[in-house]
Amino acid sequence: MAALPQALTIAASDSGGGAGTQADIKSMHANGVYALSVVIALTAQNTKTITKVYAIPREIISAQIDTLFDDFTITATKTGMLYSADIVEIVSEKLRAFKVDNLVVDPVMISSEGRELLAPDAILRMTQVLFPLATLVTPNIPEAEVLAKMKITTQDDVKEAAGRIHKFGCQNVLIKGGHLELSPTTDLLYDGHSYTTFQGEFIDTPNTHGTGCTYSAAITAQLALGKCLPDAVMIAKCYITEAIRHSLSIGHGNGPIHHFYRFDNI
Ligand code: PXL
Repeated sequence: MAALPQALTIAASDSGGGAGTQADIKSMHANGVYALSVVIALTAQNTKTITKVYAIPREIISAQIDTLFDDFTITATKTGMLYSADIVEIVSEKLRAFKVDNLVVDPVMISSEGRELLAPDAILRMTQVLFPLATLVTPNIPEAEVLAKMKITTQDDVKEAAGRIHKFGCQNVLIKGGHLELSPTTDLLYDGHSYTTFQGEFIDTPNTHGTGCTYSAAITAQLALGKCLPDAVMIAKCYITEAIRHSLSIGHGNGPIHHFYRFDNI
């Protein structure tokens, strides 16, 4: 009788398969856990663009969460694109009621193509009701700038922003350096007391669709496996680096990274 630890992603479907729910499921399984998924919206999407977003009705979102927690032993959860203040509310209410442990909040705001994935009024609600439940919040630089209400250009700015975001009540903040010209491969973890930096390797490719989703899902999977947070981040960063190194030139825009590069026998 085999069993796997179970992790949950609460996010939106990417019909193009590279980001969102699809990326999370692949990333979690590639990191050795069984992935459960609550879909909060559908995006009509390819590697070039998002043409339509459809929000799932709140009673269906609630039913998905209730039904999963009624059966599975969920040892880590991540949230991705949550789209509206209403969805932020219902998801936070449920996660609080089920006393989730190991919650990773990826505060997804805009797609790499510039599409709004979180309504402006939902950002404030997210900081108020979801961040206080979070073990970890994982903004990229543009998201950290919005959350911390400041421009970020240097590593000192990154530290200042992490401190400001930590004040919303989350336990830890990981600011991903990807958009920072000076140090795109350095991520900074802040636990309220000390800073830990994670250095990666720069890989020059346009095929990075879904990188943020995949990274936070990998961290969630490692937490579900019982790793401490710094180890979970380190392992997830190695995984994402390899997935980018093996990224796929498919579609006509920014292609996806390769979640299952380990099984690639080419
Ligand atoms: O990468 C952020 C993201 C998250 N979730 C969905 C997305 C995207 C970016 O395009 O489409 C569904």
